[in-house]
Amino acid sequence: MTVLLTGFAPFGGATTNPSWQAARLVAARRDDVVAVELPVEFEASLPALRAAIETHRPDLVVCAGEAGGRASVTPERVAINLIDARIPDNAGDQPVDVPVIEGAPAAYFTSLPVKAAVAAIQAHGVPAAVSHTAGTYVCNQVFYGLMHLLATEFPALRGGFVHVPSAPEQVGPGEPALGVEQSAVALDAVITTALTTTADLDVTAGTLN
Ligand code: PCA
Repeated sequence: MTVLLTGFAPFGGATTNPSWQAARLVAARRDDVVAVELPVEFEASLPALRAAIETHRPDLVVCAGEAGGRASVTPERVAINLIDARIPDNAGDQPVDVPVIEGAPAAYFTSLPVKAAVAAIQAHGVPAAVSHTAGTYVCNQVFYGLMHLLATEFPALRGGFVHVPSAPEQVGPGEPALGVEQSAVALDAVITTALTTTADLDVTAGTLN
């Protein structure tokens, strides 16, 4: 089995991105994981993801990104066909209200067992929750583009997206954060769960807001 685990470059003025730092840690510890850093650029991110899939021919793809303001590791359940960028990307582009892929479905669900993944992360003592929105920026674009690739070109491949919190050194006092080591433990648990679980847990992760 080969697992492609992606993280993102720093963005929005930051000098590090915990998603890439954590992805590198996981790849250093597991010989079935290849880590690739994706650019935070609307034009370049999906070509880079496709190139990584074509180069490494993985059986599983887990893309990770940083979600500032979240305190838990959040496996994402649904990718939407919408870009609405609140800030420019690293190339200066700021698309507003355009589809990720013209004419493609409104949304795709992950093919990762997100509830089982959350339980596995929590079993390592790391906070986790299922998320129902990956936002409308480059992370959602990559998640949507990944699921579209799987639906249209790589039907045997499974994949999905996981957001990790900012690292403590990136945030002010009292703001939510999680150490990179804990994010790495979480990503490792998501991969192990996805490789060993095909049916998700029959428990609720629903939200009322
Ligand atoms: N987080 C951003 C893009 C790159 C990243 O790590 C997002 O959530 O869209």
